[in-house]
Amino acid sequence: MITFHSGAHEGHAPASEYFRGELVPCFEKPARAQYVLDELKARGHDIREPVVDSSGVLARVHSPRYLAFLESAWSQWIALGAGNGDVQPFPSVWPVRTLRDDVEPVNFIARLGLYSMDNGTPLSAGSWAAAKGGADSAASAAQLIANGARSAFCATRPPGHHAGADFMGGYCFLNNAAVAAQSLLDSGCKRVAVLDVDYHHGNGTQSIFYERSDVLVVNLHGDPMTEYPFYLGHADETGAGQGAGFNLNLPLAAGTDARRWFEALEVGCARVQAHRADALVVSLGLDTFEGDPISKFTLASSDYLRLGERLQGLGLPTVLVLEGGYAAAELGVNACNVLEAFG
Ligand code: OKP
Ligand code: ZN
Repeated sequence: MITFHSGAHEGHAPASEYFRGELVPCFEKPARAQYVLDELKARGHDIREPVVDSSGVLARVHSPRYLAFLESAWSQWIALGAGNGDVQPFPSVWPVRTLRDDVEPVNFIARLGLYSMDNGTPLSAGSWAAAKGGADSAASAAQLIANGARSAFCATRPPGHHAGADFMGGYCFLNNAAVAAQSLLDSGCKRVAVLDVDYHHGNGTQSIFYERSDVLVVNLHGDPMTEYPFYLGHADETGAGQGAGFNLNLPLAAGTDARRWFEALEVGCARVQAHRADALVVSLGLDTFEGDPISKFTLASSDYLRLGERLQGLGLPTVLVLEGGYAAAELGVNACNVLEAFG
C-alpha cells in the first residue's frame, strides 16, 4: 500500500502542553512520525510526498474565517512581541454559552480561544505547514483511490479528527479524515463511510458530517463520560436532519479489553456494510494500545494485525489516516501491522 507523508510535520514541534494543570513535554511529538516512517521503510513500503494541494477541499470542510486565522496564527503571534517566538500561545478564555462567537475579537488570545475547544492544542512556527501537509496527504490518498487503487495510507501528524469546521482541539488543526472523505465524494463517490477507531471520540469528524447522509460516521472510543473529548461521543448521537441515522457512536468503558473492543468493531463494521459505501476512510488512531500513556484500552500489537484483516474484509477502497498513538516507540510496528494485514 502506498503511503503519503509530508516532511513538513517536523515543523510542528511545540515544547509543552497542559496536563493536569502543569506544563509537560508534548505527547504528540515529531518522533511519532519518525517511528512510523522507520518501520515503513524497514518493511519496504513506497512512501511519497503529497501530490495534491488540498486548498480547494479544505474550504469545503472548514470555515473561511478559521482557515484564515490558522494560516497566519503564528506570524500574528510573533508580531505581537519581540520574545514571542520562544513563548507558546495558549487560549485562556472561550465563548461558551451566552457569549458571542460571531464577532472575531482583535485580541490574539481571545481569537485563539474562539477557534479552540481546549488549551490542549499547542501551536508552533510550523504548525500550519505541518497540518496542511497532512491535509494534502489525505487529498492525495483520495485521488489515488479515485484512480483505482484499493488502499492508501496517510502517515500524518498532527492528527485531525478533533478539528471541527471552525475550531482546533485535541492536538488537531485540520480534519484529515474529513478531507479524505470530501475528496472521495468530489471525485465521484456517492456514499463514503468514516470508521474512527482512535481511543478518543472523533468529535470534529462527527460534527462536520452530522447533518449529511452521504458520509456515514462510525466511532469506537472511550466513553466521553470519563474520557476526552467529554462533550460529544454519546450513543444517543445518531445524526440530524438529512443526516439522521448516519452517525453511530460505540462508547466503551475505560479499561475495555481486546475481546470487547473487537465485538464493538463488529457492530461498527455491520453499519458500514449496511451503508453500501463506495469507499471507506479509517481514522487510524493507535492509542487503543495497552502501552499508551494517555489512554485506557488494552490492545496488544498483534491485535492490530486482526484489525487490518477485518478492515480488509469490508472489501472497500480504503484511505487509512493516522490519528493518535502516543506510545511512540511502538507506533511504527502497530501501524505497520494494520497495513500489512490489510495487504
Ligand atoms: C488526540 B487524539 C493530556 C490530555 C489529553 C487530549 C487528548 C487528545 C488526543 N494533556 N488531551 O484523539 O489521539
Ligand atoms: Zn486519540
